[in-house]
Amino acid sequence: MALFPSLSLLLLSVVTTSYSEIEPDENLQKTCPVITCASPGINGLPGRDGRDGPKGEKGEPGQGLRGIQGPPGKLGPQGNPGPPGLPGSVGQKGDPGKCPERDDRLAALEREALRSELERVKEWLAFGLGKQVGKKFFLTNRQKMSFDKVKAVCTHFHASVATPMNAEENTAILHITGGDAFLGITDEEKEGHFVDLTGRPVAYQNWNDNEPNNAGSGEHCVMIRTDGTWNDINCTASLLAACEFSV
Ligand code: MMA
Ligand code: CA
Repeated sequence: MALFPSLSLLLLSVVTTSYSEIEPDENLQKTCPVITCASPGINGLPGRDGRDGPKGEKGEPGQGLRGIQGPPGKLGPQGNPGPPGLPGSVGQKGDPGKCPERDDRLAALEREALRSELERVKEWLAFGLGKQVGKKFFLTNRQKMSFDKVKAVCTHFHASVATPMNAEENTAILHITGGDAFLGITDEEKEGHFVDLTGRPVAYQNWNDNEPNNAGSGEHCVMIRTDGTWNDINCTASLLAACEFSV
């Protein structure tokens, strides 16, 4: 009776040692005689499941059909800034800065240059064509026309019909025309009342003898004769055009 408990204990120790680390040989030699001398015991219960083995190697890719493409992945991180761009094209020229003193100085220089140049041009004209007396400059285009046309020609050049205010101006007009030119004097408004084209009565007069005679009751214009004296004449007569320009 006392044999069984010790035998069960021995068997149990054999079973448990077979599941634990391998014992050294001397231990086996101690227990072996006991097992060989006893009658065989019944089989023990199966042991507990062993621990998981080491992870196996990666298997070959499967042979199944390829799945549909998955959705796009998440947005990646922002990249590094790129290199600087090429230089832009040159801009338009800016407005000139304001400088009143400089503008005034330039304006004065320009005025003086223009005045000087104009003076020289007038000298050329006087030398070749015209005649200056005081602040008046007389010119003729050497064409003959009615009084109305002479007025239109002179007005076109911002001038007036030549009108002598004194003997010197009368001589100047005679000089440039040689006579037979209209003067800017009429009595169209009132017979015998001679006025200039601004309506002022003429103070200086240089009538030929027996003039003005209003011959045929139709002479309301005035001409300078080849000797420099004046004669009243019909305004539709054709005479030289002479203008006076203010200097
Ligand atoms: C004469 C004389 C003038 C008059 C003209 C018209 C030649 O001069 O009578 O007074 O104006 O004729 O042609
Ligand atoms: Ca006359």
